[in-house]
Amino acid sequence: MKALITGISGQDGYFLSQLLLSKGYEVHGVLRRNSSMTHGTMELLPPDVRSQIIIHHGDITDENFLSNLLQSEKPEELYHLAAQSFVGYSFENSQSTYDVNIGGTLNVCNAIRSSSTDTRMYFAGTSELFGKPLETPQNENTPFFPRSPYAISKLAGLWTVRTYRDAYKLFMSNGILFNHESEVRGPEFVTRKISTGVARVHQGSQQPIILGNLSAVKDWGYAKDYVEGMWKMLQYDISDDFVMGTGESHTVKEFVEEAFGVIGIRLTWKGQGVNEVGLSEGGRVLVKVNRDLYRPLEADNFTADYSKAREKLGWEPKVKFKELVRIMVENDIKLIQRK
Ligand code: NAP
Ligand code: F7E
Repeated sequence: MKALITGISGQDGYFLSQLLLSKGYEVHGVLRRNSSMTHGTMELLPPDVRSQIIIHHGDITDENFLSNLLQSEKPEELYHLAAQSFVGYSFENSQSTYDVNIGGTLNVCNAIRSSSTDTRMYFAGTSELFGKPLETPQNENTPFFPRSPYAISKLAGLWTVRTYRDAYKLFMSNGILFNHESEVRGPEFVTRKISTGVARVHQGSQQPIILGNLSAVKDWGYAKDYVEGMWKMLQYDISDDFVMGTGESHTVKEFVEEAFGVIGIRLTWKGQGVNEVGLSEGGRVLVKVNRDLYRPLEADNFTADYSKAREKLGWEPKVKFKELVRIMVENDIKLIQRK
């Protein structure tokens, strides 16, 4: 079996490429060039794993590149993960977010339609589609209410996939995945920012962690579990849309408290809103808030109802909140100790 992954140098590409190789797949990945020739999370893969991945250099906004690639490789499965995935950035850079997330997805769909109609495709949809949720928990029938340029771009991607699936009878499935994190999560996402900040405090840093909205509520799971779900979607009898999450939600503040708990610090809070601070038992300021890190609009109160994925795919998240936080903090402590 041959699989192509766009976004192989991101968090999910790291776990998905290892999963597929362990199942005996021939794994191909799309990697865009940058001036420093760095390869993102691919650099964190063990060398014997990395050397098995066949790389195609290109950008998903390049229609010709994708159509030639699909024409020559005709993979049985295509996992379309590449995206501008940072919600905060999308408010400042909506045009490039739309170009990559809408234009790139359209290019992938068109390349499959014109050159590789037997390819089964996974599209990386998101809980951000629910934005301001009209019901809790959220499932596949919950109305969408996007609240950021990122979410709007993913809504267009999801509907492109649905339309191509119906119009051209292609096997294209949408994952509607809630936040999933890991040891290789990008450093600007809040969970990794917290886990590295806490690890630094553990190793003697005096720097407080500076955060934005502490009240945002997310359903956080472990990325390794979610790539298993992507694979299961493409093994299913028919193409469809599936919500995946843990069904457990927490505030950013709870994530911070749990993370400090891993290193034996019990936080207390003082003040409100942008003046709120997190203090150690000895009164040292460990967490501060900066208004600049708030978003113009916040997507809120996410909790997944993943019963369809459980019933139809047999998918279940194995790692829940507390263990996720522990994995991330302990890993960041090890990384600092190795330096
Ligand atoms: P990520 O770490 O940000 O990875 C994104 C990947 O896309 C990177 O490999 C990036 O390459 C690549 N990329 C971006 N623009 C590209 C372009 N124009 N051409 C080619 N490649 C490009 O994201 P992730 O967390 O792995 O998430 C994977 C997908 O799932 C994304 O589509 C994301 O929007 C979606 N999603 C994520 C979550 C989550 O919680 N992680 C939840 C729901 C949905 P560079 O290394 O060159 O930047
Ligand atoms: O923010 C709040 C922030 O940037 C989480 C992407 O993978 O998941 C991810 O998007 C929450 C937000 O992830 C800071 O306001 C507070 O409410 O880690 P994040 P995200 O926006 O949820 C979804 C499902 C995706 O699809 C995306 O691709 O945390 N927050 N203080 C902060 N966020 C950041 N980044 N930095 C802060 O200092």
